[in-house]
Amino acid sequence: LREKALENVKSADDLKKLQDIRVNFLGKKGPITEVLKGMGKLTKEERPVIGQLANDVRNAIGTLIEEKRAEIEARLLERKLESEKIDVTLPGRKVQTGSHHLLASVIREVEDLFIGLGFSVAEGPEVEEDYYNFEALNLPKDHPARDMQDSFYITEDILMRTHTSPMQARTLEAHKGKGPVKIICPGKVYRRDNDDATHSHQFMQIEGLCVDKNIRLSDLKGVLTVFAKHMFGAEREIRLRPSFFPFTEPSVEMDISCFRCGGHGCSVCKGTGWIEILGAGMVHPNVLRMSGFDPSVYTGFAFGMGPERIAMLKYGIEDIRHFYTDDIRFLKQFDRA
Ligand code: FA5
Repeated sequence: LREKALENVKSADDLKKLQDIRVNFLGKKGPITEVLKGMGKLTKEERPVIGQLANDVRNAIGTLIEEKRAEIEARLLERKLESEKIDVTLPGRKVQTGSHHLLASVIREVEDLFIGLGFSVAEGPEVEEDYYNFEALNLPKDHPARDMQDSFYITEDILMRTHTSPMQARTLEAHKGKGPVKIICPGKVYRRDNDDATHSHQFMQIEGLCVDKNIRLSDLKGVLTVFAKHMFGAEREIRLRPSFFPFTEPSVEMDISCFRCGGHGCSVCKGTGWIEILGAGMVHPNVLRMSGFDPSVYTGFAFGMGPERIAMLKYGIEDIRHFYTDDIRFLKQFDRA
C-alpha cells in the first residue's frame, strides 16, 4: 500500500490530484480506515501489531503527501513570481494630484499676512440673523442703506448674509466689552445681484476688525499699506477716499496705485492710475455700544474686501464667473498645489 501511494504521489502534479490521493488512501472509505475498522475481528495478539503497522503506513503516506504539497506550492509560487516580474527600469506614471482653487490660495495668502500681524481667523454662519447682518451694524429696519445690499431672506428675521460684517458684531459680543479684538473673517456672502462679468449672486469677502484702546485711523492706514504692498508689490502706494458705510465713521474706500502702469493710466485702472480695492473705516460708536463695548474707552477699525476682485486684478482674470464654473482648463493655470 505504501509503495502504491508513493507511486501515486510521485505522479501527482497539482494540488487537486494530491487531494484526491489523500481521500483515496487516508479518507473515511480508504484502505487504512478499513483495516482499523476491522480490528475487532483480530486476535488479541494480532491487534497491536496490525494497529501499529496501519498507523505507520498512515503517517508515512501523510508525510509523502505533505512533502509533495510543499513542492507543488513552491513551484506555483516560483511561476507566479516569474510571470509578475516588475521591470524597475520602466519610467513611472505621473500621479495626478489636486490643487488649491485660486480663490482659496488668495484667501490663504491674506490670512497668512494678517496672522503675522497678530490677527486670528474667525468664521461665522452664512445663514444669519437680520439682527447681526443689519441692526447690530447700525442699520435699523427702515434704514435706506439696506437697499444697497439686496438680500435673500429665508424668513422675516433670517437671511443669507449679505456681507461678512455681522462677524464684527458677533465677535465683539463674544468678547463681553473687553479688548483687544483682532480678527479677520473670510467667507461666502449672498446678494440678489444679477450675475455678470464683475458681479455674482454669491461671492466671498474677507472682513477685518481691530478694536482696542487708542486705535486710530492711522493704524488702519498702516495695516492697509502693509497689505497692499504684500499682495501687489513693494512699490504700491495707497490712498483713502471718503465713503459711507452705516457701521463705520469715518468711512473710506482704499485705492492702490495701478500695478500695471505704475500710476500713469492704462486699461486696468481705466486711465486714472488708481484701483479701488476695499471698503473700511473706524467702527461706529453705535456698533461698539450695541455689542457691549464702551466707545469712550475703546475704538477700532474694520475693513471688508472681495478676494475675487483681488484675484482678478492680480492675475488679469476678466470674468468673475470663471471662479465658479470649475472649468478645469481655467483652474489648471493656477495649479500651485
Ligand atoms: C461691504 O460689504 C462692507 N461690509 C465692507 C466693509 C467692511 C466696510 C467693514 C467697512 C468696514 P461693499 O458692498 O462695498 O461693502 O462690498 C465689499 C466688496 O465686496 C466690494 O469691494 C467688492 O469687491 C465685493 N462685491 C460686492 N458686491 C459684489 C458682487 N455682486 N460680486 C462680487 N463681488 C462683490
